[in-house]
Amino acid sequence: MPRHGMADASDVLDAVLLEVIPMPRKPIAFGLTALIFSVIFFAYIAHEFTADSSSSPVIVEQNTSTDWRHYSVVAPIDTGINVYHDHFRTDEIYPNWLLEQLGVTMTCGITFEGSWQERYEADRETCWDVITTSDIVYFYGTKIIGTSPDGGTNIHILDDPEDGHGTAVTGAVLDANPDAVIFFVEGFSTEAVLAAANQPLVDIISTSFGAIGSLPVPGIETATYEAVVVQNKIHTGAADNTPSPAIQDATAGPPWSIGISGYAEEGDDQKETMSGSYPDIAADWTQVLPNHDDTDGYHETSGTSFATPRTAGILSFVLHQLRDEFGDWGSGASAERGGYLVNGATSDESSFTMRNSEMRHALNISAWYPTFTTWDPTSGTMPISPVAPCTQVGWGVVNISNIDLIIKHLNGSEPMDNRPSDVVLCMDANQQMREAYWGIYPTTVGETQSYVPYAAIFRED
Ligand SMILES: [Ca+2]
Ligand SMILES: [Ca+2]
Repeated sequence: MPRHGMADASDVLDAVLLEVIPMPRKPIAFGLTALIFSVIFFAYIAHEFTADSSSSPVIVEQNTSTDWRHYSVVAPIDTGINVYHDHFRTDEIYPNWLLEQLGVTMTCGITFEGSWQERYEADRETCWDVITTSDIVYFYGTKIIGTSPDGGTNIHILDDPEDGHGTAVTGAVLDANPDAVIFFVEGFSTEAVLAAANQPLVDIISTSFGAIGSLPVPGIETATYEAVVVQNKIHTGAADNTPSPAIQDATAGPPWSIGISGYAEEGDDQKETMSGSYPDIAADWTQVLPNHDDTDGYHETSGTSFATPRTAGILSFVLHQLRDEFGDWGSGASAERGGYLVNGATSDESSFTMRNSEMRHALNISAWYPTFTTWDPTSGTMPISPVAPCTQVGWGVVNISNIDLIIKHLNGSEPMDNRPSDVVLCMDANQQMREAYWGIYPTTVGETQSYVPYAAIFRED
């Protein structure tokens, strides 16, 4: 595009005046017209300067196709997301119908050249500085749709320089299922969780924050109840990073939530001592995940915060595969889908359906106990006890190897056996305690919430 100097622009303005607008007769009308055109003129000049200062404006293409691939939607609720990181890039363009059904209000054609800081600065005017708390934003060229309903952050949706947690969390989801559609919510409130719970297309909500030390105080349980019990979705919630039992924990403890602890996957496979006891399952505690303040760096980090979204990704992968196998082109579990997470048909045209409770059961029986003989006493882990291991890691550990077991069980090709009766009894007692404790819930939203010391559940090594 050629640059325009002042003289050129004046010529254009003259030409417009002469060719399009008949000269008004009254001087006052002429003055008004001149004023209007000055405004247009300066807007034009301003636009030219803006265009010149941005390095390479991104051309945002639309995907108007009504077809797409099978998919699954995961909603991490966290600090923010580094949409500039290579980890979240894709050549795919989300189809318009998907964006519309997820309530997208704006698309940001973000910059993919330069340092993180250069990209952020280049996109401030067209993206970051105009996003409001009511926007749902599609970041073109990435797998991310994001929203920031709570506000109270310097930069909406983006992981601010002092944060970083949400970027790693979302990285863990995509490591387990690279094809997941991410509906990212920035925030730590009941409202933030509801922003995902109320999206019909969202399948799985993953939260990695809660009261420090699993204090028995109200948290996000009213919102996760809505997501799971009312909207038929799945909620994965991080147990605390202390050995305190997960039962009374508002993030991991409610009977409708899948509470997740950590084990040393790729290490000695034992229980991470500093992660919640008696959860539903345990998953990978230490992972290498994307940085929030550069465009291609990674760091090793540990916590239930990352074991939890990894599990959400594993379940998302299963959903995607079952939808593919049974010709289900949708997502979520809305009333139009009969409340089913998978609503399809078998090859002989009989219907195939799966509920959130069926998926949770398959996850539970796919879990397993690593042998304590691999315990490395110098590793900082706790050996998985041959007696009542359920009080340490619940149903057991879950990793990528569980995916095949879960799919074959759910599609009926190779049903798993039920777990030994001592495990079932132990976890039945767990569920009963949770139902007794949380039976009084949900409490009124907002009650005492401002006093609760929330913290992201993670630990940097
Ligand atoms: Ca932010
Ligand atoms: Ca690991």
